[in-house]
Amino acid sequence: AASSTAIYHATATAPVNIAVIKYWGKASTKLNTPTNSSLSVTLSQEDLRTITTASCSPSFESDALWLNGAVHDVSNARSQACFAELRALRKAKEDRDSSLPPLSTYKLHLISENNFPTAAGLASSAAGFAAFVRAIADLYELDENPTELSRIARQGSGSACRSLFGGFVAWEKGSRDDGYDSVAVQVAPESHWPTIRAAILVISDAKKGVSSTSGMQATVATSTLFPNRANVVVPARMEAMKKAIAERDFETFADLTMADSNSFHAVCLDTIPPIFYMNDASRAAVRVVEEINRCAGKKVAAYTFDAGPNAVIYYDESNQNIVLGALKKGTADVPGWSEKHLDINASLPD
Ligand code: 2P0
Repeated sequence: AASSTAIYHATATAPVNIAVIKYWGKASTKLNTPTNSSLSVTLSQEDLRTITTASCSPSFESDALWLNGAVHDVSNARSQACFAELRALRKAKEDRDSSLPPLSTYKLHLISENNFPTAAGLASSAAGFAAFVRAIADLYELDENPTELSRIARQGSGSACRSLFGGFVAWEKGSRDDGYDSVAVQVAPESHWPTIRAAILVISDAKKGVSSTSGMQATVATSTLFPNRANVVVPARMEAMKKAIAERDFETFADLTMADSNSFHAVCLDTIPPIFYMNDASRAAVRVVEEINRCAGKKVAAYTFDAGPNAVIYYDESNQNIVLGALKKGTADVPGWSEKHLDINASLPD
């Protein structure tokens, strides 16, 4: 038996991902499966990431999580689902090899730090649950691949399943009743299109008003535009986006990215009561990008907005000077806009 003072630990990081085809709507709230597939680009961990240390010990009395120094509740169903699935995989491993210490029976402590604002529409739950699952999987020395781990991370937060991979990542909604095939797969590694970059315009780092979880459930329940988006528009866009990525076709990538962001915010507006994530500064960013593309005579920049006002602008490295120069100039006198522009993606992890 292990000494009661033995502590086992592992540390992992996970990156933020920003969807270009958005997840919005749950098919099952219990399984956390989506109404439509989604596709994202994983950002560089140099700027945006969660780092999590998982430890376990026979001396720990309860499971616990500290996020940026504050205690967070882990009694919620999502965290419990992740703990249970990871422990079951570890237990199976221990059953196969009796020389392994019985980590599956010990309580877990997780210490997690973000290097960016939490819950400000900067996909913090995505990196958070991805790092949570990755750190425990490493602690338990699990052999499961990222797609298998994505099935677990999905139950923590839907968008988290896409942060188990670098590059271009699809979350396939799946067709099984048990959610088993609702997992993330890599569409292309970062090396396939390494010149894609993103800039984030931090309009506000305040916590968002309507959480994604409650917002998307209200949209599914009340929006009459929503079924067409989920069942008709997005399935076609998923195929077109995969083709644009395969062909490194930035103009098509940009058209699809901007159209899908607008479609997502349209079904938010069509929700009763309406949900507003974009604000005047966000709309000013849209106009600046439209103007950049008009002046260039082609699509060189693509905006996208998540469940908050901040803009993510994708562009190709070859157009960096045009795009960042114009963004700086065009947004200089936008009220409510923070001075700091956070450039990201010197490199995307594979
Ligand atoms: C996305 N978002 O695809 C979309 C676009 C926000 C807008 O995934 O309830 O925090 O935890 O599964 O993943 C935000 O929703 O929702 C999100 P839960 P999540 O990135």
